[in-house]
Formats: sequence, structure tokens, C-alpha cells
Amino acid sequence: GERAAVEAIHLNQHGFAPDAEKRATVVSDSKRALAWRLVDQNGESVAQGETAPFGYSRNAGHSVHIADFSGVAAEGEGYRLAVGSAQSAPFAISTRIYRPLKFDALAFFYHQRSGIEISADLVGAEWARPAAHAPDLATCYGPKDFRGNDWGGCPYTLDVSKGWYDAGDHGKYVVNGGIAVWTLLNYFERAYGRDPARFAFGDGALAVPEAGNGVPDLLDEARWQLDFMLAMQVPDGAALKLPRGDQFDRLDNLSFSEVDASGLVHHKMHDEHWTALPTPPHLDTEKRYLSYPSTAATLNLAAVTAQCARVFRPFDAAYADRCLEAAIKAYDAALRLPDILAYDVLEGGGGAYGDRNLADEFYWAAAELFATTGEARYREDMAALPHYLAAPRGDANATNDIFWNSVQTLGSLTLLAAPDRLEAKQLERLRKAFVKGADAYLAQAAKDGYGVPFDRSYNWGSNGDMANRGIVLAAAYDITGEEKYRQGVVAIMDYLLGRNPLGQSYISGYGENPMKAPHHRFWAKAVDPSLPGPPPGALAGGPNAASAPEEVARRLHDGSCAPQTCYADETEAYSLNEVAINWNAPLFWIAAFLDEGRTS
Ligand code: 9MR
Repeated sequence: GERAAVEAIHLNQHGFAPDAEKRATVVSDSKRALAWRLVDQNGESVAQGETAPFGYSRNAGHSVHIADFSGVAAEGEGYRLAVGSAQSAPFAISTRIYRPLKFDALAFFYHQRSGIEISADLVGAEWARPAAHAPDLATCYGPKDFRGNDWGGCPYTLDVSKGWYDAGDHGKYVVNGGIAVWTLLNYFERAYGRDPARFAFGDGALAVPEAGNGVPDLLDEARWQLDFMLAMQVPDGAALKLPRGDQFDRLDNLSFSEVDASGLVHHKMHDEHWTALPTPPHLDTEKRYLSYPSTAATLNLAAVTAQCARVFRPFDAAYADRCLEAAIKAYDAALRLPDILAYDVLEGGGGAYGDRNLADEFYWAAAELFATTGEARYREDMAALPHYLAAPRGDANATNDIFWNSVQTLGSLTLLAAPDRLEAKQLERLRKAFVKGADAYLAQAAKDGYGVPFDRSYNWGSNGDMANRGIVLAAAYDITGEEKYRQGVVAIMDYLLGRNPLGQSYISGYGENPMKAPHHRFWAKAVDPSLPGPPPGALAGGPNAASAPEEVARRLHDGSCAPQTCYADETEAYSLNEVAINWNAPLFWIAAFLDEGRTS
């Protein structure tokens, strides 16, 4: 009979909004349709139907059927889908399904704060910790880098306190911090701009120490990071010896030129050596160093401080002025020194975040400055760049997908949200490009057994890449008003919450089988029971079929895993199971988007 033919049923283990498309993936080789039943928490059958055989799903590495129970809309908990003797995890149907997730995904950023006590009053005793890296004073690593290149270091110490720790480590990296804070501010611009009265993250709405200060709490959270980023700018008048041009073919023999480095931005600051896991941040005794400035970090700072100036203007004009001044100074510094690439100065202790192609950063910064100021010089600069009006293509190379070293789409999303800045013809071109890219994503969803708009390489942080596609689909929804694009975002959420070949919810605290053992130096309960596990709402990096630096990943890759299965919920698996600000930011964005119009 068909009963033995079903291996598993995978679906969103958290649940669905009543009006959402509701699909489960049934793992089965059967060529014939299978009968499914939806049962409520009392075991009563509430709906039934037949699966649609889908066949082999390449990224999953097995054959599946799809069960569509979209017709069921009654709110309730403890629903399960049954096919033969197999049954799914329990799930809920509720208009409020994304409400807790949007707040938890955002609370991640408070948890990740550096330079401040994480208070039991705000997060509960389990996750409280003393202030760490307070203050975070750093000078440049040098005068020689770890390969012996004598760049001289820098003649100052900066107070680069605050900011968010990047991930499970305690580094603070401008390019990754920048895209994460941009994503939070972008959601602010979208939602507050439409209806301040219904804005869910206003003053007093979040568990942050600044609640009650008269400024929307989402901006308070963002400012914690912006303050750190502003502090990473090189002081006026500083002369530094920096490597110009692409010298990656001679890393042991870099050449340096002395330049006026005013306005440039240090690429990153992090520990001298990797610390052991676990190491709660307040117990980190490593020396912390600045890397030398890079053009990439400089443009990244220019972009987000230009955005800051726009967003903060009504709430804190002095801060907006400070942001804009930093943005212009950084942008001009990048024009003056367009070719300072990021080379590592320390052998370990932090991530690389290197980038050899800065055309996208130039476009992003010019677009943000143009959106903020309307000045012709920025319009001319951006219009002359190859990424002008770029949108994701949804091609095999994932061209223009949002990534920390591929930021052109961020600039385009900002222009999309500032329609008055563009001429009608350009705006039309931009809108069409986004809709075309979103259509390509949806075409991929139709060809995936788990329904995800994602047929591209599954790399380190694939869940973050996936969540970022949700922002693009949401843009197409805004442009067209067509429901299919919003359902594409739902499909991404379904995947992240358990509709995947591993039946894994990649979000801590959500679903029957949630991620439990992130690679994190504080939330390391899995290796030290005296420490907390992850707070709810943290997104794991997810399947990574591309690189296998650590033991756990190598074990998986040796078994040549199908892309969507190259994952393990294990503390040591940093290329699979770390959490990071640039992944939780789009998770927050899409959770908030899907909750829009349902709850406040
Ligand atoms: O997300 C980053 C990924 O794209 C890179 O391939 C990887 C290796 O350079 O680094 C990832 O970022 C990590 C960073 O280097 C250090 N902090 C943790 C980040 C997430 O794993």
C-alpha cells in the first residue's frame, strides 16, 4: 500500500496566517497521488484531499509530493497533516502568527549589543550579562601586519564602543554591520512612512533601555550600531600608509603610499586571536585592534549615514546633521582614494569581509546620498555607474542578490522608496526590473519541491540570502499589488520554519524542531549547561554546500549532501549554524512585512 511510501511530511511548524497559501511537502517516491487528512488538536479530521506528485526535487535530493490545504482558514492550534501513517509536526493557523516572531527577530539586536549591560529586566535572567568591551578602545594592528608588511599602523586610538557583535564572535565589521543596520532602517522608512499611527516598533514598543525617550525604539536600536560605525571614521588630518590598487597577487609584499586618510573608515575591529567557544563577551580578554581603512567600509558608512540623516531628521536634527556630515566626508574620501581594498592585518580573531569590486558600493552610497539630498552631483555619479538601477535577476549566478559584498540592490531599493527623486522613465525601468527579478524568483519556487524561490548556490548563510530574497519579493508586491509576490515571502518563511528536507526550523524557539545549538560564544548551552541557549527568534546561517572549513561540515560534504541538506544543528559548525546580524535583519524585515495589516 501507499503507507510505507511516505517518509516524512515537512511544513511550517510554527504556522500560517488564515489567508496564506498552505502547503506541505511529503517525501515519497510514489508516482500516484496520496490521500492526506488535516486533523485538529482533538484528532478530528477537518479537511482532506490528495497530494500532487512533484517528482525529484534537485536541491533536496529526493522525490516529493505537495499537499495543498490552503482552503483551511479556521484559526486554531495543534493542527497536523497526516498521510498514511506519517504525520507532520503540529502547527497553528492564526492572524497573529508572525507577531511574536517580528519582535523576537528584532530583539536579537539588543542581545548582540556590545558596550552595555544586557539587562535581566528586559530579556530575563537567563540571557542577562554584564557590559562587555566597555569601553572598546582600539588602535591599529601594526606597525607590521601578520605577514610582515610594514604599513606603520595608525597614530591614534579610537573609542569604538557600542555596536552589535557580528555573530557568534565578538568582532564588529563595518561592511556587514552596515547592511544589517540599513535593513532595519529600510523597514523603518517603509512602515513608519506609510502610517506612523500603526507603526509597531515605536517608542516604548520594544524591550530596549531607550524605551520612553521619545524616539521610535527601532531607531534607538539602529543608533546603537550607527554610533559605533561613526566612531570607525578616521580623524581629520591623519596621514596613513595604505595599499592602493589590487595587490592580492603579492600579499607578502604589499606596497604602501602615504595618503591623507581623513574621512576613510576602518574596515573592522576584532580580537587579536579567535577566542575559545564558549567565551561570554564580558570574559573576553583578547586585545582588540582596528584593521586599516578600506574604500568598501568608507562607502558603506557613507551609504548608511546618508540613510541615517534622512530617517533621523524628524526626531533628532543634530544627529541627522552629524550623520550627513560623516556621509559626505566619507563619500569624498572614497572618491579621492577609490582603490584601497581590505587585506587582513591579523591572522585570526575575526572574519575577512574582503571585497575586490567596489562599483556596487559606489552606486549604493551615491544613491543614498542622492535620495537624502537630491543633489545633482550624486545623481550624476550614480547614473554613470554600471549598477545604476540594478535589481536582482534571479539568474543562475544570482546576479544582484543582496549580500554583504553585493550592495547595489540596496541602493535601488532606496530609490524605489523615493519615487520623487527619479524621472518617471527611470522609475518605470526600476519597477520593471524588480518585478522581472521577482518573477524569476517565483519561477524557481515552482520548480522546487519545497516551494522556495531559491535555485542558486547554497552558500555560507544561505538562510540569510533566502530572507533577503523576501525583501525583493515584497518590493514587487508593493509595485504591483499582486498577491503572488507576498505568497513568495510566505514560502520563504515556511522553509525557514520547517518546510525543508531536514524538517528543521532554522529559527530558535519556533516550531517543533527548532535550531538549538548555534555557533555562539554566549548562547552555548549545548556545550556548557551553565550558559543560556539561543533566545527565541535567532536565525541559523543554514545549509552550506559550498565551503567546508570545519570538521562538521566536512563530514557532511564527504557524504556529498544535496544543497538543502548540508546542515547540522551543532555548536562547532560555524559555516552552517552561526547566527549573524546580516541574517537576522532580513528575517526581521520579512516577519514584520508578513504581519502588516494584521496586528500592530
Ligand atoms: O557571512 C560570511 C560569509 O559570507 C563568508 O563566506 C564567511 C567567511 O569569510 O564569513 C561569514 O561571516 C562571518 C564572519 O567572517 C565572522 N563573524 C561571523 C560571520 C558569520 O559566520
